[in-house]
Amino acid sequence: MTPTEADIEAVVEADENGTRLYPEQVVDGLPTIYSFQSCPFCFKIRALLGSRGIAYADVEVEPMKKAELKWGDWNQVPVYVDIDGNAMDESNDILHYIDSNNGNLFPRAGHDPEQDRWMEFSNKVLGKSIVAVIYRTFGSSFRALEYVNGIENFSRKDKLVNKYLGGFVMKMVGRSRAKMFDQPPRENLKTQLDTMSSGFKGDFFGGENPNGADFANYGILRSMQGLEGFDILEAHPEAFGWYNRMQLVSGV
Ligand SMILES: N[C@@H](CCC(=O)N[C@@H](CS)C(=O)NCC(=O)O)C(=O)O
Repeated sequence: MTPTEADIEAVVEADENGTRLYPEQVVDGLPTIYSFQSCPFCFKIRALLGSRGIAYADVEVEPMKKAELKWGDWNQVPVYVDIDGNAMDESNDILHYIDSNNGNLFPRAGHDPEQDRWMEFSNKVLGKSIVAVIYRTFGSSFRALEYVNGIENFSRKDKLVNKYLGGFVMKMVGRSRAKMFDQPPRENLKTQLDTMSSGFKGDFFGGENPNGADFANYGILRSMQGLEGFDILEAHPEAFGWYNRMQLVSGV
């Protein structure tokens, strides 16, 4: 395939943040997230934008074909595009990018080892722990994929394929995630919530105000709301207290 002028320009414009220029992917002149409605990593970004009162566009990507992402070479969501068209992936990097351009309220990566550690925990431990719970059985897996039925621009076929084939695949992913931990999925999630809570410094990881670790871990847990295993969070006084504070701060 011959690259178009726009492709070449995007690569040339790639800058040290890891962003590439795709101005045509900005929707309605707003910062734009390319996401799955249920994606834990995408909730991190919505929570930060919400806490800063930043309006944004949210483009729903169809999980199987991902046609809405074909303009770049990203294969995962979230992809974030700012109003100037700077586009990037990786949720924790996106949190830093947004914060550095909107208030600069939390330490940058490499400047606060505790924040770095808990941001990494959100992806490497908490994200995998919730997947093991949400997709523990076929029933819970299909229920988690049920959201596709509410997305207007997905075809009937896409809805069926995503719910049942996607649900089947995610059940397998859940099983492989479960093998990473010593305890069964529900017990493990409780243990990880204990571990996470040990990082709070008062109301938040960031002390009086949330930092990157708060948005990173909140996003992961927010994606469970209404799904299998949310009761484990509700039954955890420290983690659920913090979760409710984050929900108030972010409005998400
Ligand atoms: N490390 C990435 C992980 C992103 C990720 O795993 N996204 C999932 C959705 S929750 C995805 O796009 N999966 C589609 C695929 O891998 O084909 C981040 O933190 O943003």
